[in-house]
Formats: sequence, C-alpha cells, structure tokens
Amino acid sequence: MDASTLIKTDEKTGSKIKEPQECLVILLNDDYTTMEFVVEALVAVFHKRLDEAGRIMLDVHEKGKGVVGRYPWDIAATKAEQVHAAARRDGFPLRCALEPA
Ligand code: TYC
Repeated sequence: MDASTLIKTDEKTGSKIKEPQECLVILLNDDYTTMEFVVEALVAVFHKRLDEAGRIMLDVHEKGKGVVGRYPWDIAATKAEQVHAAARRDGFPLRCALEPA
C-alpha cells in the first residue's frame, strides 16, 4: 500500500477495499475565462509560482484540461470551491474537477 490509499473493510462482504485518500485537481479549459484570471487563481489558491501558473494555464488552454496538483480530498474540494466562487464572482465559467489519484 502507498500513502495515497486507505484500507477499509466492506461492511457487507467483510472484504478489504482500498479507498483513495488523495485526489487530483484537474483544471478545465473554457473559451471565456481570461488567461490572467486563471494564472491569478493558480497563484492565489494553489500557491503556484507565477511561471508555473503560466505554464499550467497555457497547457490547459492548449490541451483542454490538465492536472494542477494532488491533495487530500477535503483540501482539494475546498480549493476547487474557492476557484469556482472567485470565478462566479467575476462572471467567468472556470471549472475544476476532482478525480481519484
Ligand atoms: N481558453 C481561455 C482563453 O483563451 C483561457 C483559459 C485557460 C481558460 C485555462 C480556462 O482553465 C483555463 N481566454
């Protein structure tokens, strides 16, 4: 077992199941959010350096989506919500998705 999985016992079958403890935050491209806003969000919410934030933003812009980072589920959900709230506030449709690491 690595540090990203938690062994739990299935209540019905008694079998051991592995539950992912961490997840990836995936940033999704759209046609409306400004590049500047995305870079600022990556710096403010994910504490990326400016050069790294710019690289992630451009990668997502070109490929459609990209990994921002790997976090425990609750921290990832909070960060995604912070991005969504800031985007809503500024009228942008920017979205993040979470997926098991
Ligand atoms: N595609 C956007 C634009 O051209 C920029 C953008 C990049 C938006 C990354 C979202 O996750 C994103 N203004």
